[in-house]
Amino acid sequence: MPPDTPSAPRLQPPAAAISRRDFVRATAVAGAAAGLAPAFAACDRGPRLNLYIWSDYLAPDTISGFERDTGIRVTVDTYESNEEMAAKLLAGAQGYDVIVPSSYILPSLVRQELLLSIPAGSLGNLGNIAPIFRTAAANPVPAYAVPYEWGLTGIVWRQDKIPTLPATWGVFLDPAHPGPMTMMDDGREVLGSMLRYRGHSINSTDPAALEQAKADALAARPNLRAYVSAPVKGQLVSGDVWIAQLWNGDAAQARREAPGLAFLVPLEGSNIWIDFMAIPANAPNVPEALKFIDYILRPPVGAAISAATGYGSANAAATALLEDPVRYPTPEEMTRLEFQHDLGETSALYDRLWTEVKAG
Ligand code: N2P
Repeated sequence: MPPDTPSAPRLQPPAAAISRRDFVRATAVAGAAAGLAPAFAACDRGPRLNLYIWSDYLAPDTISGFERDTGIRVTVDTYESNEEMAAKLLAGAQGYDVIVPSSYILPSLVRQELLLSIPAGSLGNLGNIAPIFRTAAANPVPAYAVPYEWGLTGIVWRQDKIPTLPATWGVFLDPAHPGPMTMMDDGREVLGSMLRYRGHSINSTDPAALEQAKADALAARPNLRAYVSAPVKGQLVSGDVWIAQLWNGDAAQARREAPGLAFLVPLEGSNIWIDFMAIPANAPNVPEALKFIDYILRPPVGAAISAATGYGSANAAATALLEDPVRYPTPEEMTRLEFQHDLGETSALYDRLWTEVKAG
């Protein structure tokens, strides 16, 4: 069944498998129903904060702890990709105070004047960020963005059903693949994995390499159930999907409910990414946004987020509190991993190729 056709609705994960998502949804405004401007409840007049963040990316008590500590009421709206978030901001969404973009999209958000520069000295806990995440390679716009969490993109699979999975992105291209598969609903991730499969960089700007990546992604398409990112967790747990391109933390979350799941990074290499907290230029509640970011930078708060999400914390003091933190890749492992970069004008080419892949 081809992905993303009207006659092929995506499988919905069972509600029981997505408790954290439900938690977030329960506190979220219905962005879709409300149109571009999130309909933040105006029933009480106290201080407020509107957070726009990836799904399943908080600890269960992150928001309630902040509300208790500060008296600031929080609403949470979620997204599944950087492009979904950026499109909403570009279309003029108003009301968000904190967003959580990945490194590669930050420079374009700054170029489009969509971010507020964070006043120097306004975050007392900023010193907790690990030095490795303060480098220009890790943070392209340090005046605008505070590191949140980092992770890896790989393949999660039902090891109880497929004891050995070849450690290659080529799994998705194999018509004789051993079970139902999905890839992520994310152009940089899908094209990036196909680029690595052919030995290219995930940041390639070579038109021929990109055309080949598109051709490979199109060859994989008939083998896939859908393009779906974090919400595939429920389908992995239920067994409706056996193999999925996914991030390590979301894979770890699913594994708590289905211990038969395993995660690998293909030998051809992959993406190591970092997400950041940033404040939109039109944020209505800037003092509250700064308080929230500084709250997240408290070591126990960051530690709880990492423990819940299964991702690495950019916060060294938080990582020190964790019994079993996600280990930062060794120099040898880093030779197979790349950070995604801002691609400037080539971003439009990626967008076009991804649109063509999804259209089939
Ligand atoms: C989503 C967290 C992953 C964010 N659950 C990827 N940058």
